[in-house]
Amino acid sequence: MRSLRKVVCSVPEEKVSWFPCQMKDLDRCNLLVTKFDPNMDHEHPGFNDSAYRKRRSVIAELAFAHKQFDPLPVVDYTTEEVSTWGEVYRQLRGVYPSVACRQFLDGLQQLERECGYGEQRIPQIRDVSAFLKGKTGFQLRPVAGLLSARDFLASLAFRVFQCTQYIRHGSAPMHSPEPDCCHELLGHIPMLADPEFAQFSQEMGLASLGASDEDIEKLSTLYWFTVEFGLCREDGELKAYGAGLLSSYGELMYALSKEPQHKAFDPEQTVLQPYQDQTYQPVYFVSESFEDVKNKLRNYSASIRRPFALRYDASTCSVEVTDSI
Ligand code: TIH
Ligand code: FE2
Repeated sequence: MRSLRKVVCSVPEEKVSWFPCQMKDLDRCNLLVTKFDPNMDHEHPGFNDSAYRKRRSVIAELAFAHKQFDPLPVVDYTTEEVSTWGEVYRQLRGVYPSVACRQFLDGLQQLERECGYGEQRIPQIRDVSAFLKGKTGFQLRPVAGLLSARDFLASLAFRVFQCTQYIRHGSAPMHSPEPDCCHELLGHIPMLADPEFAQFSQEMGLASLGASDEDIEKLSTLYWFTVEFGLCREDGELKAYGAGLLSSYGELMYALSKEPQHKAFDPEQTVLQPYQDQTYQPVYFVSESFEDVKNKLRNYSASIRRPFALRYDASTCSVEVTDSI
Protein backbone atom coordinates (compact mmCIF):
# COMPACT_ATOMS: atom_id res chain seq x y z
CA MET A 1 0.00 0.00 0.00
CA ARG A 2 1.18 3.47 -0.82
CA SER A 3 1.81 5.62 2.20
CA LEU A 4 0.20 9.02 2.43
CA ARG A 5 2.57 11.70 3.57
CA LYS A 6 0.59 14.36 5.31
CA VAL A 7 1.49 17.90 4.32
CA VAL A 8 -1.38 19.49 6.13
CA CYS A 9 -2.21 22.80 4.57
CA SER A 10 0.95 23.33 2.67
CA VAL A 11 0.46 22.58 -0.95
CA PRO A 12 3.20 21.14 -3.11
CA GLU A 13 3.03 23.62 -5.98
CA GLU A 14 3.58 27.34 -5.73
CA LYS A 15 1.03 27.96 -8.46
CA VAL A 16 -1.83 26.71 -6.29
CA SER A 17 -4.06 29.44 -4.85
CA TRP A 18 -4.45 29.62 -1.11
CA PHE A 19 -7.49 27.76 0.18
CA PRO A 20 -9.10 27.23 3.59
CA CYS A 21 -8.25 24.02 5.44
CA GLN A 22 -10.45 24.51 8.47
CA MET A 23 -13.59 26.41 9.34
CA LYS A 24 -11.74 29.28 11.00
CA ASP A 25 -10.02 29.95 7.66
CA LEU A 26 -13.40 30.91 6.19
CA ASP A 27 -12.93 34.32 7.82
CA ARG A 28 -10.56 34.94 4.93
CA CYS A 29 -13.05 33.80 2.29
CA ASN A 30 -14.84 37.12 2.04
CA LEU A 31 -13.88 38.62 -1.31
CA LEU A 32 -16.92 40.49 -2.60
CA VAL A 33 -17.72 41.20 -6.22
CA THR A 34 -18.91 44.78 -6.54
CA LYS A 35 -21.83 44.29 -8.84
CA PHE A 36 -25.46 45.35 -8.44
CA ASP A 37 -24.38 47.62 -5.59
CA PRO A 38 -27.26 50.00 -4.70
CA ASN A 39 -24.67 52.73 -4.02
CA MET A 40 -22.97 52.44 -7.40
CA ASP A 41 -25.36 50.89 -9.90
CA HIS A 42 -27.85 53.39 -11.37
CA GLU A 43 -30.09 50.54 -12.50
CA HIS A 44 -30.46 49.15 -8.96
CA PRO A 45 -34.04 49.64 -7.71
CA GLY A 46 -32.63 51.03 -4.45
CA PHE A 47 -30.23 53.54 -6.08
CA ASN A 48 -32.49 56.56 -5.47
CA ASP A 49 -33.64 55.46 -2.04
CA SER A 50 -31.17 56.75 0.53
CA ALA A 51 -32.95 55.06 3.46
CA TYR A 52 -32.63 51.72 1.68
CA ARG A 53 -28.95 52.29 0.98
CA LYS A 54 -28.32 53.21 4.59
CA ARG A 55 -30.12 50.11 5.79
CA ARG A 56 -28.02 47.99 3.45
CA SER A 57 -24.81 49.40 4.95
CA VAL A 58 -25.98 48.67 8.50
CA ILE A 59 -26.73 45.04 7.60
CA ALA A 60 -23.46 44.74 5.63
CA GLU A 61 -21.53 45.84 8.73
CA LEU A 62 -22.92 42.90 10.68
CA ALA A 63 -21.45 40.55 8.10
CA PHE A 64 -18.08 42.33 7.94
CA ALA A 65 -17.73 42.12 11.72
CA HIS A 66 -18.64 38.43 11.89
CA LYS A 67 -16.02 35.80 12.71
CA GLN A 68 -16.51 32.05 12.43
CA PHE A 69 -17.83 30.67 15.77
CA ASP A 70 -19.37 34.05 16.74
CA PRO A 71 -23.13 33.81 17.31
CA LEU A 72 -24.90 34.63 14.04
CA PRO A 73 -26.19 38.21 13.86
CA VAL A 74 -29.90 38.82 14.36
CA VAL A 75 -31.52 41.53 12.23
CA ASP A 76 -34.49 43.41 13.61
CA TYR A 77 -36.44 43.64 10.34
CA THR A 78 -38.68 46.66 9.80
CA THR A 79 -42.40 46.47 9.02
CA GLU A 80 -41.63 47.46 5.44
CA GLU A 81 -39.06 44.68 5.06
CA VAL A 82 -41.43 42.10 6.52
CA SER A 83 -44.12 43.26 4.13
CA THR A 84 -41.80 42.74 1.12
CA TRP A 85 -40.96 39.27 2.43
CA GLY A 86 -44.67 38.50 2.92
CA GLU A 87 -45.46 39.48 -0.63
CA VAL A 88 -42.64 37.36 -2.08
CA TYR A 89 -43.58 34.41 0.14
CA ARG A 90 -47.32 34.52 -0.62
CA GLN A 91 -46.89 34.65 -4.36
CA LEU A 92 -44.24 31.94 -4.56
CA ARG A 93 -45.87 29.66 -1.97
CA GLY A 94 -49.00 29.56 -4.11
CA VAL A 95 -47.20 28.06 -7.10
CA TYR A 96 -44.59 25.86 -5.39
CA PRO A 97 -46.79 22.73 -5.15
CA SER A 98 -47.07 22.57 -8.93
CA VAL A 99 -43.64 23.82 -10.01
CA ALA A 100 -41.05 22.90 -7.35
CA CYS A 101 -39.31 19.53 -7.14
CA ARG A 102 -40.20 17.11 -4.33
CA GLN A 103 -36.97 17.68 -2.37
CA PHE A 104 -37.71 21.40 -2.21
CA LEU A 105 -41.30 20.91 -1.09
CA ASP A 106 -40.22 18.47 1.63
CA GLY A 107 -37.62 20.92 2.92
CA LEU A 108 -40.01 23.85 2.90
CA GLN A 109 -42.66 21.90 4.78
CA GLN A 110 -40.15 21.02 7.48
CA LEU A 111 -39.08 24.67 7.71
CA GLU A 112 -42.70 25.77 8.06
CA ARG A 113 -43.32 23.18 10.77
CA GLU A 114 -40.06 23.40 12.68
CA CYS A 115 -38.44 26.73 11.93
CA GLY A 116 -41.20 29.35 11.87
CA TYR A 117 -41.27 29.83 8.08
CA GLY A 118 -44.32 31.79 6.90
CA GLU A 119 -45.48 35.11 5.51
CA GLN A 120 -45.55 36.86 8.88
CA ARG A 121 -41.87 37.06 9.69
CA ILE A 122 -38.46 36.85 8.08
CA PRO A 123 -36.65 33.86 9.57
CA GLN A 124 -33.36 34.64 11.32
CA ILE A 125 -30.28 32.90 9.92
CA ARG A 126 -29.37 31.94 13.51
CA ASP A 127 -32.49 29.75 13.80
CA VAL A 128 -32.23 28.46 10.25
CA SER A 129 -28.58 27.52 10.72
CA ALA A 130 -29.41 25.51 13.86
CA PHE A 131 -32.22 23.77 11.96
CA LEU A 132 -29.99 22.87 9.00
CA LYS A 133 -27.17 21.65 11.24
CA GLY A 134 -29.54 19.05 12.63
CA LYS A 135 -30.73 17.95 9.18
CA THR A 136 -27.63 17.86 7.01
CA GLY A 137 -24.78 19.42 9.00
CA PHE A 138 -24.89 22.59 6.89
CA GLN A 139 -24.54 25.87 8.71
CA LEU A 140 -24.85 29.49 7.66
CA ARG A 141 -22.59 32.48 7.93
CA PRO A 142 -23.49 36.07 7.05
CA VAL A 143 -22.06 37.72 3.95
CA ALA A 144 -22.37 41.36 2.93
CA GLY A 145 -23.13 40.80 -0.76
CA LEU A 146 -22.17 38.83 -3.84
CA LEU A 147 -19.08 36.72 -3.11
CA SER A 148 -16.36 35.71 -5.52
CA ALA A 149 -16.95 32.20 -6.91
CA ARG A 150 -13.75 30.85 -5.36
CA ASP A 151 -14.65 31.98 -1.82
CA PHE A 152 -18.27 30.95 -2.12
CA LEU A 153 -17.44 27.45 -3.37
CA ALA A 154 -14.67 27.02 -0.77
CA SER A 155 -17.12 27.50 2.08
CA LEU A 156 -19.33 24.73 0.70
CA ALA A 157 -16.42 22.33 1.25
CA PHE A 158 -17.01 22.79 5.01
CA ARG A 159 -20.79 22.63 4.71
CA VAL A 160 -20.96 26.34 5.30
CA PHE A 161 -23.36 28.38 3.21
CA GLN A 162 -22.70 32.11 3.00
CA CYS A 163 -25.96 33.98 3.32
CA THR A 164 -26.99 37.60 2.74
CA GLN A 165 -29.35 39.14 5.33
CA TYR A 166 -30.65 42.28 3.61
CA ILE A 167 -33.84 42.17 1.55
CA ARG A 168 -34.53 43.28 -2.03
CA HIS A 169 -36.07 46.70 -2.65
CA GLY A 170 -39.84 46.76 -2.03
CA SER A 171 -40.47 48.08 -5.54
CA ALA A 172 -39.15 44.89 -7.19
CA PRO A 173 -40.36 41.85 -5.24
CA MET A 174 -40.56 39.46 -8.21
CA HIS A 175 -36.93 39.47 -9.25
CA SER A 176 -33.61 40.63 -7.89
CA PRO A 177 -30.36 40.57 -9.89
CA GLU A 178 -28.42 39.98 -6.65
CA PRO A 179 -28.86 37.52 -3.82
CA ASP A 180 -30.92 38.70 -0.82
CA CYS A 181 -32.57 36.98 2.15
CA CYS A 182 -35.59 35.94 0.03
CA HIS A 183 -33.24 34.20 -2.37
CA GLU A 184 -31.23 32.47 0.38
CA LEU A 185 -34.08 31.55 2.70
CA LEU A 186 -36.65 30.55 0.10
CA GLY A 187 -34.46 29.43 -2.78
CA HIS A 188 -31.48 27.73 -1.15
CA ILE A 189 -32.37 26.65 2.38
CA PRO A 190 -35.12 24.10 1.58
CA MET A 191 -32.73 22.30 -0.79
CA LEU A 192 -29.88 22.37 1.76
CA ALA A 193 -32.13 20.40 4.11
CA ASP A 194 -31.95 17.48 1.66
CA PRO A 195 -29.06 15.11 2.53
CA GLU A 196 -28.23 14.22 -1.08
CA PHE A 197 -28.23 17.83 -2.17
CA ALA A 198 -26.04 18.73 0.82
CA GLN A 199 -23.62 15.97 -0.16
CA PHE A 200 -23.10 17.06 -3.75
CA SER A 201 -22.90 20.72 -2.72
CA GLN A 202 -20.04 19.86 -0.39
CA GLU A 203 -18.36 17.79 -3.10
CA MET A 204 -18.44 20.74 -5.51
CA GLY A 205 -16.89 22.80 -2.73
CA LEU A 206 -14.13 20.27 -2.07
CA ALA A 207 -13.41 20.07 -5.80
CA SER A 208 -12.89 23.85 -5.86
CA LEU A 209 -10.16 23.96 -3.17
CA GLY A 210 -6.88 24.86 -4.83
CA ALA A 211 -8.41 24.39 -8.29
CA SER A 212 -7.13 26.42 -11.26
CA ASP A 213 -8.96 29.62 -12.26
CA GLU A 214 -10.23 27.78 -15.30
CA ASP A 215 -11.71 24.97 -13.21
CA ILE A 216 -13.27 27.49 -10.80
CA GLU A 217 -14.93 29.16 -13.79
CA LYS A 218 -16.27 25.80 -14.97
CA LEU A 219 -17.48 24.79 -11.52
CA SER A 220 -19.23 28.09 -10.96
CA THR A 221 -20.89 27.89 -14.38
CA LEU A 222 -22.07 24.40 -13.50
CA TYR A 223 -23.30 25.64 -10.14
CA TRP A 224 -25.14 28.47 -11.89
CA PHE A 225 -27.05 26.23 -14.29
CA THR A 226 -27.89 23.60 -11.65
CA VAL A 227 -28.04 24.82 -8.04
CA GLU A 228 -29.15 28.30 -9.14
CA PHE A 229 -31.18 27.76 -12.31
CA GLY A 230 -31.66 24.02 -12.73
CA LEU A 231 -34.79 22.30 -13.99
CA CYS A 232 -35.47 18.57 -13.77
CA ARG A 233 -38.11 16.06 -14.74
CA GLU A 234 -40.21 14.43 -12.07
CA ASP A 235 -42.66 11.78 -13.27
CA GLY A 236 -42.31 13.35 -16.71
CA GLU A 237 -43.20 16.85 -15.54
CA LEU A 238 -40.85 19.82 -15.66
CA LYS A 239 -39.95 21.06 -12.15
CA ALA A 240 -37.59 23.66 -10.74
CA TYR A 241 -34.88 22.87 -8.22
CA GLY A 242 -32.66 25.94 -8.82
CA ALA A 243 -32.66 28.56 -6.05
CA GLY A 244 -32.57 31.53 -8.44
CA LEU A 245 -35.83 30.30 -9.91
CA LEU A 246 -37.48 29.33 -6.64
CA SER A 247 -36.93 32.83 -5.24
CA SER A 248 -38.09 34.79 -8.27
CA TYR A 249 -41.72 34.49 -9.27
CA GLY A 250 -40.99 36.34 -12.50
CA GLU A 251 -38.16 34.10 -13.66
CA LEU A 252 -39.81 30.92 -12.38
CA MET A 253 -42.85 31.43 -14.59
CA TYR A 254 -40.67 32.40 -17.54
CA ALA A 255 -38.30 29.41 -17.14
CA LEU A 256 -41.18 26.93 -17.22
CA SER A 257 -42.82 28.59 -20.22
CA LYS A 258 -42.09 27.90 -23.89
CA GLU A 259 -40.12 31.13 -24.23
CA PRO A 260 -36.55 30.18 -23.19
CA GLN A 261 -34.45 27.42 -24.67
CA HIS A 262 -34.40 24.14 -22.74
CA LYS A 263 -31.29 21.99 -23.24
CA ALA A 264 -30.56 18.52 -21.88
CA PHE A 265 -28.19 18.71 -18.90
CA ASP A 266 -24.72 17.42 -19.69
CA PRO A 267 -21.93 18.83 -17.51
CA GLU A 268 -19.33 18.83 -20.31
CA GLN A 269 -21.62 21.05 -22.41
CA THR A 270 -23.04 23.06 -19.55
CA VAL A 271 -19.64 24.24 -18.27
CA LEU A 272 -19.06 25.92 -21.63
CA GLN A 273 -22.37 27.80 -21.74
CA PRO A 274 -21.85 31.52 -21.16
CA TYR A 275 -24.15 32.98 -18.54
CA GLN A 276 -25.29 36.43 -17.59
CA ASP A 277 -26.76 37.61 -14.33
CA GLN A 278 -28.49 40.87 -15.24
CA THR A 279 -31.84 39.42 -16.16
CA TYR A 280 -33.62 36.14 -16.98
CA GLN A 281 -31.56 33.36 -18.53
CA PRO A 282 -32.08 32.66 -22.24
CA VAL A 283 -31.14 28.97 -21.67
CA TYR A 284 -31.95 26.44 -18.94
CA PHE A 285 -30.61 22.93 -18.54
CA VAL A 286 -33.07 20.13 -17.85
CA SER A 287 -32.02 16.89 -16.13
CA GLU A 288 -33.86 13.61 -16.54
CA SER A 289 -34.37 13.49 -12.77
CA PHE A 290 -32.95 14.88 -9.55
CA GLU A 291 -30.98 11.65 -9.18
CA ASP A 292 -29.45 12.33 -12.60
CA VAL A 293 -28.18 15.81 -11.61
CA LYS A 294 -26.79 14.41 -8.40
CA ASN A 295 -24.81 11.65 -10.16
CA LYS A 296 -23.54 13.89 -12.93
CA LEU A 297 -22.41 16.63 -10.56
CA ARG A 298 -20.67 14.14 -8.29
CA ASN A 299 -18.86 12.60 -11.23
CA TYR A 300 -17.87 15.97 -12.61
CA SER A 301 -16.50 17.15 -9.25
CA ALA A 302 -14.52 13.93 -8.87
CA SER A 303 -13.00 14.38 -12.33
CA ILE A 304 -11.26 17.70 -11.56
CA ARG A 305 -7.51 17.18 -11.43
CA ARG A 306 -5.13 18.84 -8.99
CA PRO A 307 -1.41 18.36 -8.29
CA PHE A 308 -2.24 17.02 -4.81
CA ALA A 309 -4.98 15.07 -3.07
CA LEU A 310 -7.40 16.21 -0.40
CA ARG A 311 -9.21 14.42 2.36
CA TYR A 312 -12.07 15.91 4.35
CA ASP A 313 -12.24 14.87 7.98
CA ALA A 314 -15.85 15.21 9.12
CA SER A 315 -14.97 14.82 12.80
CA THR A 316 -12.87 18.00 12.81
CA CYS A 317 -14.49 19.67 9.76
CA SER A 318 -11.06 20.15 8.28
CA VAL A 319 -9.23 19.30 5.10
CA GLU A 320 -5.97 17.42 4.93
CA VAL A 321 -3.66 17.73 1.97
CA THR A 322 -1.77 14.61 1.01
CA ASP A 323 0.82 14.38 -1.73
CA SER A 324 -0.59 11.18 -3.08
CA ILE A 325 -3.02 11.49 -5.97
N1 TIH B 1 -32.71 36.38 -9.27
C1 TIH B 1 -32.83 35.83 -7.94
C2 TIH B 1 -34.09 36.33 -7.23
O1 TIH B 1 -34.78 37.20 -7.74
O2 TIH B 1 -34.38 35.85 -6.15
C3 TIH B 1 -31.63 36.12 -7.10
C4 TIH B 1 -30.34 35.55 -7.67
C5 TIH B 1 -30.11 34.30 -8.13
C6 TIH B 1 -28.79 34.10 -8.59
C7 TIH B 1 -28.05 35.14 -8.49
S1 TIH B 1 -28.95 36.41 -7.80
FE1 FE2 C 1 -27.77 31.76 -4.84
